[in-house]
Amino acid sequence: MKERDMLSRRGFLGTAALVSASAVSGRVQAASIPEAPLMDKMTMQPPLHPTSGPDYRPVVTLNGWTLPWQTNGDWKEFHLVAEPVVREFAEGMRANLWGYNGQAPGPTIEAVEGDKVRIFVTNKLPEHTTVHWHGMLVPNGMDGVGGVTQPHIPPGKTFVYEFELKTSGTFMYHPHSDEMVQMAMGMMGMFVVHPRDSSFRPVDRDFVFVMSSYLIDPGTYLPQVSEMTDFNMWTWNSRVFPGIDSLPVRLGDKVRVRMGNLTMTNHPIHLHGHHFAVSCTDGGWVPESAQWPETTIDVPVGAIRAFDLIADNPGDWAFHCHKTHHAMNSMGHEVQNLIGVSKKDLAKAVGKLAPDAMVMGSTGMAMGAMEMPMPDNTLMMMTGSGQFGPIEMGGMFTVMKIRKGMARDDYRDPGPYKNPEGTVAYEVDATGDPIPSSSKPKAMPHDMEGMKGMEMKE
Ligand SMILES: [Cu+2]
Repeated sequence: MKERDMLSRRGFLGTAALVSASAVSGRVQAASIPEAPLMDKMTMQPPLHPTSGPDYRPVVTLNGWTLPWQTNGDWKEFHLVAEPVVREFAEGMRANLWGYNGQAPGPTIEAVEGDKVRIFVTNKLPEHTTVHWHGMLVPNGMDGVGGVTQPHIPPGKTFVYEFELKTSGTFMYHPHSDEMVQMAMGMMGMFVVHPRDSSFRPVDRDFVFVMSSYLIDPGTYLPQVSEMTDFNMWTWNSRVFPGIDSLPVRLGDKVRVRMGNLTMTNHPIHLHGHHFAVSCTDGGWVPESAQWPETTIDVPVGAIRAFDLIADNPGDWAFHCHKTHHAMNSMGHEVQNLIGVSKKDLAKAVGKLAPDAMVMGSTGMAMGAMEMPMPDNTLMMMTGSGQFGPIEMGGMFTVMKIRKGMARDDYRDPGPYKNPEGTVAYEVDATGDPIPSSSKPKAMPHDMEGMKGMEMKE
């Protein structure tokens, strides 16, 4: 079979039912270099099932996609294009980033243990770059460290990386070339290698994302690349709540979540309603005998953690970084704690001195922050609405939605959970008698269901 046929059959052109024609468009390339598909969607694309070779359950990438490949003899060929991109963090805020194939982060690369991969990297950035394959056991000259293992890839040029995938597991790719700038601009992606033996720790749903952080001043579009600690956008796949996809899961599924961290600090990632076990790091699979139950797993800087769980508890389960400042948007240090301070005239006085200042309410921040005027291209610090009211989150927050009766490969957001009668926290009156109405879901506009279409104050 001709390689070109292989590409279109396996990949993106022949699967129009899964990937809309507008979502992915090919680029014209020289005959010997595989096409470089381009993604223009920022929603989770359907898994890319293997059509030849060993079977595996493909991953899905939160707000992302998997890079199609072509086979050429013994090789799987991929084509990454490093280039400037515009990425929407959530409705109401876009950033000018650098990424790959139309998005930042770049597409997830997926292959099988033992595969020989050939990865073309074309540099369309204004400066040189390289790609380092984080955690992968490659020949030294394929490690992508500019100056140490290879010359940098100049603008306009294409380099090729070739290596065999020695081990299965979860890995990342990112530049090792003007690294501080290029990673601060969003250049990174995940690389998942499935075991050759498909009976090795199989799961039904396999989610993947990489964490990145940015400092983007309110009203601006470009990350400040020299920032060391004081970031204000804490993202999963360069998205923040309410822009991060939910994780739809069928009740009873075995679920894996793979998380990379290329920010400058650690993230203790917490899932509600379940106990999970850490199954994989960027150093390989954790032996089952060495796993212990957890509900929060700290993901260190420059590391990957994957965890496995049985989704046996239906509902909408919060899934988030447990550093509370990382579940906020456009967070600033200037917010003063005014709890207990008389609010009378204070807001007016502050407003005269600093029209754009953030004033915290005297009872907390829940109401005050919601009423602030916002510069353009800035997200509210606390936002989102659910079936019971405001969610008051941002940043690294989303929801795992576990439902009975979902189809095996259905990753559509199922909307808010219908809690069984009598299973929701409720209000009582002074005598302890329940007040039924307050625990019932409030009616809300249709477009707010499923935490979609959050109102953003402009
Ligand atoms: Cu965090």
